[in-house]
Amino acid sequence: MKHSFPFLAAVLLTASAGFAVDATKPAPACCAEAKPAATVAPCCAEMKSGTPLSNRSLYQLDATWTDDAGQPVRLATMRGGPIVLAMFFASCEYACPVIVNDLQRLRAALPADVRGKVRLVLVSFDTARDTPAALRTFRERMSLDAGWSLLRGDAGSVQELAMLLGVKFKQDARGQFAHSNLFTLLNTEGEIAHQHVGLKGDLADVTKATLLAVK
Ligand SMILES: [Cu+2]
Repeated sequence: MKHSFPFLAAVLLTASAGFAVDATKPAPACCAEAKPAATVAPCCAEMKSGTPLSNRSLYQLDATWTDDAGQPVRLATMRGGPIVLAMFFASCEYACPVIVNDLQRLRAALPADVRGKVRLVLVSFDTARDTPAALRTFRERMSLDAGWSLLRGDAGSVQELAMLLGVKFKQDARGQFAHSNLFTLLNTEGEIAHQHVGLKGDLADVTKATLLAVK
C-alpha cells in the first residue's frame, strides 16, 4: 500500500462519522508549487477543476487498474462525472449478475439526458482469474456497453478499495467468493455520496442520489 496511514485513517474516520468532517487535503506534493496550467505535472492531470481533492475522495488512491482492453486506468481520471461502482467477480454464479442487473435498472431509471453522464464501474476482487480477457468475456455475456468500465488490480489495491467502500469478501475452497452485496455512488469529486445494499431492491433512493450528483 502506497498510502500514508493518515489518509486512510481520515477517510475511515469520516466514513464512520457519517461524513460530518469536511476537512480538505492540500494538493499532493507534486502539485504543491503553483504552476501555470500548461506546465502542470502529469501526476496532477486529473485535477481538472484545479481544486484539490478532499481527503474523503477515493480519487486520492494511487492504484493503477487494468481494464478489459488491457489499458491502465486510475480512478481519478473519472473525476468530473459521478460513477456508480460495484466490486464483483466474473465467475460469480448468482449475486454479481444480479448487481449488474440492478445497475442496469438504475441507469434505465435515469432521464435520458442524464444517463450518459453516469459511468458504471465494476472492480473485480478475483485477482487470479479475472484477467482482461475474462473481464471482456463478462462484458460480452452481460451485454455491457461503453458506459461500463471493467477493472482488475493487484491484491493490495483490491483490499484497499474494498476497505474504503466497506465491501467484505472471502474466497472459499472452490475459489468462489462470498461477498457484500452493495454498490456505491461516487460524486464528481470521487467522494462516497450514497451506498445501496442488497439485491433486487427498490432503487428510488439511489436514483435520487444519482440525479443530485450529476452536475
Ligand atoms: Cu458475486
